[in-house]
Amino acid sequence: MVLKYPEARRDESIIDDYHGTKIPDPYAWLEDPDSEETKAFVEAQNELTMPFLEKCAVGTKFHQRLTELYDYPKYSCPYKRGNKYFYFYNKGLQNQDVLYMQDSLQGEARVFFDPNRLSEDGTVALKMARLSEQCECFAYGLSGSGSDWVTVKFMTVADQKELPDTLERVKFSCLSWTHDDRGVFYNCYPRQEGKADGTETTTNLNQKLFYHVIGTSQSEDILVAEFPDHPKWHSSATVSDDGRYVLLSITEGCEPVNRLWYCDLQQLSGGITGILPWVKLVDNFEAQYSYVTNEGSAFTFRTNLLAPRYRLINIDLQSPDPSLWTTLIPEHEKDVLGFVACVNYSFLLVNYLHDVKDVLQLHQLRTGEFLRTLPLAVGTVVGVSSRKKHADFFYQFNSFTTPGIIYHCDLTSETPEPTVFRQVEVKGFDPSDYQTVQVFYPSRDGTKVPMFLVHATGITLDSSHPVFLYGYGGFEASIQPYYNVAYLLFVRHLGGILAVANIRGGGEYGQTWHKGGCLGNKQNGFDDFQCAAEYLIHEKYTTASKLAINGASNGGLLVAACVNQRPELFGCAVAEVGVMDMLKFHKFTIGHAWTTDYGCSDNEEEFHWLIKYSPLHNLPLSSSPAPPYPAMLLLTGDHDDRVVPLHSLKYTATLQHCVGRRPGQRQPLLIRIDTKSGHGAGKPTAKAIQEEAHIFSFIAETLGLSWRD
Ligand code: X98
Repeated sequence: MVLKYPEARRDESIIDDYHGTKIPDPYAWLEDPDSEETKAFVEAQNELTMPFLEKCAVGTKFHQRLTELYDYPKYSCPYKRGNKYFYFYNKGLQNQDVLYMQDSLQGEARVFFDPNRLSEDGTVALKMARLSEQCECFAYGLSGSGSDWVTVKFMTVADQKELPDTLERVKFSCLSWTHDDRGVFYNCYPRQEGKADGTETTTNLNQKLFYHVIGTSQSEDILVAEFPDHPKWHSSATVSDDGRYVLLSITEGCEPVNRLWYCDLQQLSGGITGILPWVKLVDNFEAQYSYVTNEGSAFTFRTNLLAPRYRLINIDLQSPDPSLWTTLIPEHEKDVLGFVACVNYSFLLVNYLHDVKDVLQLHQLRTGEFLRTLPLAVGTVVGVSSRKKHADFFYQFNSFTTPGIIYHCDLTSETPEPTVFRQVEVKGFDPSDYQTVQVFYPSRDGTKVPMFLVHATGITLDSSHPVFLYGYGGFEASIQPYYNVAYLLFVRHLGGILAVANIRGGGEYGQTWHKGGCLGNKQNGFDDFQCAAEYLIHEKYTTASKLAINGASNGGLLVAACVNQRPELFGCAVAEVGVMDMLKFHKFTIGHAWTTDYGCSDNEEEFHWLIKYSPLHNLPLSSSPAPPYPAMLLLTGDHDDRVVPLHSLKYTATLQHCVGRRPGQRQPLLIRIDTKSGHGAGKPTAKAIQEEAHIFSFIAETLGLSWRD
């Protein structure tokens, strides 16, 4: 198959100078999303890609079966506010989850807020939902077309009446009620020139923290914190469990470190009227401190201070000197201390990550003493709802083959054992048809890397199976088992094996694992991913020509970098919403926050790290004798303001120019640019199903797989 790719003008006059090294940027014109030339490029690419995707042999069947199997009820953990319970529910194929309210756990559930009513096509999503402490008022954030921009609105709880209050220009924001239900803390950016609808690429700087009083207009909002000398700082306010303190966490990028300031609201004589008198408990970026709970001035925080796998510490605000801080739960020798919640006043619900599987424990709040482990199968706790003042809590379990079990644990009952509150069954799906195993394979430097494999029960390893290998490898994010219908269809109807490699750069073993795969060590994550592919081939799961790789965002970068480094190792590569221009990413929207993982081309040493693997800058010359590239599908959305589409557009133009014209290149190199679509959060179900069907039918088509009933 030889495709004729759209012509894209190369502007050979654009050459940037990085510390004396000249780097051409011939498609820099694609950085303007509004130019006629960029729009024509996008249209021409979609005109090539969409018919290709629509004609893939298994497309209709995959879409139909995916729709059938996705049509199962989805619930969140219920949570109590005032004397009501709330939970999210999706009856199956609704574009957005609906928020329900009930008087008791057994009572009749009424629709409280239905985002599906806000748009025909489901592209308006509920991004934030916060009921006030006394449950008088509901604050909620809406975003359109997948953008990170949020509009915050308010509704009374009793009669569900919409209030006129509207907060605009909100992004990367907290939304925290003061316990008097008077108003909320939230963040917003200053007004900027031009549009701010998610299609712009303007950098996000100078975020501020405001307090909005219900019943007033946004123009009257009280500025409570700003950092004019530090335009990259972002802040987030948390109101303590007892309502007395506001804790301010300040970050400068995506590194898990923060300054920690607080304000004692009780000591404000005239209430919140201006910049708060912040007390700077921690005023450096040496470690992360996350609020757990407090008893008066005695606070408990989760921290990575001198603890790469995290620990709990107590700090008394009366004796703030670090030499007086004490350890409540020490760092574990191997496992990572994850989220921690205080329940029934005196207990801590503690989560650990043990070899990428979740463990839940109860500890004593006063002493930190371990009490017991809560029963949990091999998988992930995807949701918890608990409050310090409530004696019961809920948690939701998920695995590659378990769509959702919600447990309820009441600490005041005679037998405080968790019971199954809800268990979802998917019709037409039998978990016993699938087997999940975890292997530990060696990477290039000998490091053992965990990897989950999901395949049909009792398969023979004869190198015949197609594999879908997924990775992320960044920002200390751990890729834990999760339920994905499309993956199961790949296993069941395309005879495939799912592989999820927990490569370095992630948080699977805490900060050490993260640091081992970021900044100057970023190549370790790429090596880990390539070694996963080699392991799967060597152990006779598959062959290179039947191996598809996939990743999104930082994982899109991973996929594209690995294809450049080892094109012969993969049969197909699907890179979603990826960061492809490592020399310029910091210039657009929130890109500057990622220099904590990547470094920045403004710095000479860091430029040399980045130029070695930047996907855009490491494509082969069209005249080079390099092997053909695997089939490639790039995906992006016109409202992706997290990783702006220009990354994928410039990469595709270069890929098609350098690789697409070579005589030996038979596999397609395509990009799908969705409209009214963003980085992923809030995507309506119909769009998600269509996208998954396109991805898997592209994989089936290019790897030569056929549908098995
Ligand atoms: C981000 O860029 C996270 C973006 N982001 C947030 C929130 N706060 C931020 C504060 C400072 C900087 C970035 C922030 O989402 C936030 C606040 C409140 C509620 C919700 C969010 N991330 C990286 C990303 O998207 C990795 C994961 C988070 N990348 C895209 C990295 C490379 C590609």
